Amino acid sequence: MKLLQALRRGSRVPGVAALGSRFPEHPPCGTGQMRHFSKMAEASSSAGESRKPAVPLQEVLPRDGSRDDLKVLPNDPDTLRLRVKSIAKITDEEQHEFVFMMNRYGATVLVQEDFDDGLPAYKTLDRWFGRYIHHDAMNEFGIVEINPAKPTSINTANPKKEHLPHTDDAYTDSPSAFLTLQCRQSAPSGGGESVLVSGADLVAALSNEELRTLMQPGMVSMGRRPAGDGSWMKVSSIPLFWVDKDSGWLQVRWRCNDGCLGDVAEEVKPSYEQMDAVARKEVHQLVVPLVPGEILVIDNRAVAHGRRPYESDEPRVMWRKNYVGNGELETQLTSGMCATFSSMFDGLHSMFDPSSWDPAKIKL
Ligand SMILES: O=C(O)CCC(=O)C(=O)O
Ligand SMILES: [Fe+2]
Repeated sequence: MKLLQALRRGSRVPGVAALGSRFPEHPPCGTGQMRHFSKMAEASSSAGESRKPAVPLQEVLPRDGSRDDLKVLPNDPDTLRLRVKSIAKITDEEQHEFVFMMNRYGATVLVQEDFDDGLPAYKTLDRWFGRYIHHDAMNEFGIVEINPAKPTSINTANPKKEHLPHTDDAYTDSPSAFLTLQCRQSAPSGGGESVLVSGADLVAALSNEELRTLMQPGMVSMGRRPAGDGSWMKVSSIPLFWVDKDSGWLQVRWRCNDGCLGDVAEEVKPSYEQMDAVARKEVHQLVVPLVPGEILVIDNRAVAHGRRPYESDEPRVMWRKNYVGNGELETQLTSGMCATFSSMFDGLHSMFDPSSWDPAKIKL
């Protein structure tokens, strides 16, 4: 009976959790290797359960391009580069190409001909993405400077340590839809490259049962810890995955276990750990070197980002500005990993709506 109740709640049963850790990892481009959840299905049928067997989401999120509504990063970082004459004076054709790339990969690197003082580009970015997200360390332009000389968080304070993959504002109840990272100074002797991980790879590490559980609030809490005193300034416990009620697209919020991870509920620990392992593995990471003036634009609800280590005595400066996504491109860009209209998401829904979220409703 306990087993039935556990399965109904979508939690892992001991035998199933143990199986999860033996499944082979799949490479980013999928070579046909599939995790098999048949044992999981057996676990539920042998208990006399009539519910459908758990579906490995790797089977329904193929990386082979057969689902054109699935955002997947390419294998070559240059594929993300969009070369334009001027970001501030972007042409309609270039904008069209940008929209195509964002909807396909979930990230783009804007490369312009001349290096300037960095501010003109925000004319275009502000117009495209609308309202920017307030940050306690932003300047008068809404830009947060990432610079180890004046660190903003425990993670940006230590160049020698990689900044593990995460989505921004994971400590808030309404994470930004788009984030922009402008390289102003790259580490002179290399390192410090940006690292991207497709959210689809995180989801592919789960079964639909696990996804269902992670769509509940209160499963994983994540905080903001400023560099100064490392205190827990803000904490959010919204779901790791939810479906946007307007677009029907699956959204992700993520942090590897990087010092800003709070509580992980017992019943999702194996699922969280599987995803954490995926996010840390090089085979799932796209390393994107940026040179000064280049701007990495990321769909913050489809793709996680981080940074490789670099020498601590070297200067490296990035400007970050994050947006709500209510600008001119609102109707052309859909944030999130994929549409959830297909039958593979049958029975999966989210109770989460950022606009009506009341943390007091859940007890951690
Ligand atoms: O240093 C970087 O390139 C990334 C920093 C970052 O992701 C952040 O501050 O949220
Ligand atoms: Fe970040």
